[in-house]
Amino acid sequence: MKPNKRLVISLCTVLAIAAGFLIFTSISSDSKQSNLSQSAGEIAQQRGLSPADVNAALKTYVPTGKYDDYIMFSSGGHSGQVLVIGVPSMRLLKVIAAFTPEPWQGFGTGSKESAELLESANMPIGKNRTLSWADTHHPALSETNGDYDGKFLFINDKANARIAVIDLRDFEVKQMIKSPNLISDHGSTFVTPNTEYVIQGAQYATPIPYNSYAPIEEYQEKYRGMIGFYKFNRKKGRIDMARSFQIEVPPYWQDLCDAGKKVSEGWVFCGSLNSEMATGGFGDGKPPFEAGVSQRDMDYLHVVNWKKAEKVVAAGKAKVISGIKVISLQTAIDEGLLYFVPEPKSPHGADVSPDGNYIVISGKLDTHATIFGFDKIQKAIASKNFEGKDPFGVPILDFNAVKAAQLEIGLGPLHTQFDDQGYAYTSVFIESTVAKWTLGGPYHKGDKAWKLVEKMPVHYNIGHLVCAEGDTVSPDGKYCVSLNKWAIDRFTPVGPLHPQNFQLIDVSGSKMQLLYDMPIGIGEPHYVQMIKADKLNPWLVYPEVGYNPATMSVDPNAAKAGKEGIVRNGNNVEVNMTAIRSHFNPEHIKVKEGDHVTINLTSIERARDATHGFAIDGYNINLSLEPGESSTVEFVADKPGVYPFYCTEFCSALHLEMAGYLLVEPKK
Ligand code: K7E
Ligand code: CUA
Repeated sequence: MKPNKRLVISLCTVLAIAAGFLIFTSISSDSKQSNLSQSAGEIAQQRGLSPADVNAALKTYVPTGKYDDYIMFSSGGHSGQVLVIGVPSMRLLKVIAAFTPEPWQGFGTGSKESAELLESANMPIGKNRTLSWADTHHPALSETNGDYDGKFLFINDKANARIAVIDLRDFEVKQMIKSPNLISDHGSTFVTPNTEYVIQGAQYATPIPYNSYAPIEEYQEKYRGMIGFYKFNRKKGRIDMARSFQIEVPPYWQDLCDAGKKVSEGWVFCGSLNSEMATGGFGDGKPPFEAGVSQRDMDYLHVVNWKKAEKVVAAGKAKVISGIKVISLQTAIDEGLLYFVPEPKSPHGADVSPDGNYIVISGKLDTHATIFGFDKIQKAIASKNFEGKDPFGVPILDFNAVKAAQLEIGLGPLHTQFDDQGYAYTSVFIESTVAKWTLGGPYHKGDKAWKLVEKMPVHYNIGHLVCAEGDTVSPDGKYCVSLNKWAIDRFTPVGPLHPQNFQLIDVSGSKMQLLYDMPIGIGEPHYVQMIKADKLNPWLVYPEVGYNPATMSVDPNAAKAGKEGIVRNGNNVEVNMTAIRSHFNPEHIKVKEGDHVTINLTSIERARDATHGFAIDGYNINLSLEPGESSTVEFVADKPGVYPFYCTEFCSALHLEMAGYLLVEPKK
């Protein structure tokens, strides 16, 4: 081979490689840079993020497949439901149907079980009056020794004084009660440290019992407030009304309550806000409520010895009104189980410190947090250090004798939570800030005690705030969330009804840091509790096929595989139907106009997340059948015609074929 030929070949090779390289580089500079090769700095620059933004983003990001550290249970406000939100990702995980129909979960949309639940707590005023909404305010997780135990959740309906019990094994409502004697509530729900009782403070006083009438001129004589103690039977997972009781209190508007813990276990503290007993009447020449209710400088913190009240009830000293034992106001005074502590101007929150010794009160029209010492309260009671009695004869403890501290924190303080370092965090509504301050006593000594240390602006009009396990005996610190009423300019506009704004705050450092804004577009949440995620241990499927969530056991009437079919008994038609990917069995339900139809439906699935729905078109029915679940539908086939039924969850490739027909033959 001639040397120059070889040279030509190798030259050609070099040229070819060089050309290839040029082509390759020109292709790669034409197309976009790989997403993964972008540095954090480049991304931040492209998106206009500051270093602080990037820092916050990294603290909230939870990658796919990874879980959140904390779970928040938030009141759903007007939606009547409960929101379940992960922290720090602030991802909405679930909406739990509580008081209002929720079609996806098949709650109030045709299942016999949910209809019975809703009916059980319906307000018996007027026939056929079905409550169709609720105003949920305060969720309360069940506690053991003052700590969240992750087993149950309670939630109130302020609008109708109802309480719902949610079992955290399947995140479903198991019981709803309409509290006797009350139309509305507000100081609800709160639990005692071992969930012996679910506490409920009335708000707007009304004549007792609740469907009775008295003219507004007889407000002082006939209208009353109530503090309810609903006995929780943990084994059954139900409130036991037979062992529950209420305490009659003056017609001041009882507001939020908190149970004493540790040293103050056995006591309950409820704020109130109308010691003036103003009755409104704006337009009739009377002062409007907002002025009438705020005339006096002090209202009364209700200090209740519930352990003593329990004994008074056991001794038969309560009388039954509307089916519940009620301790009369006079008995409460005579037995020494009710005292008042003056609390400043338009009080709202009442929050007990983790050690149980301090009760923090904030006045909406005050600039202070006022802190009472439980030890001082006990001393004042023992030595009868009263500054007087209210018009009903309830002893009023001497303010200065029970006050542990008072510190100026800003205009419009509302609610307080705690961390693991001896700090308290108070929401300051009018200023739109979170105020961080030090507790005294065992937490901070000398001039470090009772000091405002920092204020952080939030956006805007903060109501409650929540910190991780921040109302228990052992708060976690780490995160707080500011629950803001107004969002104003924080989100892309969506019309004149703006979402609420949950702002996640990192409280682990020396300064509070705002991390994330989460819009809530489903109602106005009030209170939220935040629990360590690993305390929850929910089921992933129902434990056995045929499980009835209403009884939390296998239903003897559940339809069984191999036993499907239709049985007629006179006008009653009973259908036993199973559901599994991708068919219902049977697929034809043939009935006659006017028949009473019962469908027992069981999902015989065992695979996680293989949920089926069951809707009958034109009959306003939709159920959710989670793996193993059994449910029942009952209706009168009063509309003749042909009505398809189908599965409302896209459960499989043949989901659209998971269907059948209800054939209602007209009367001759
Ligand atoms: Cu302050 Cu109902 Cu707890 Cu609203 S309540 S904020
Ligand atoms: Cu079952 Cu779709």
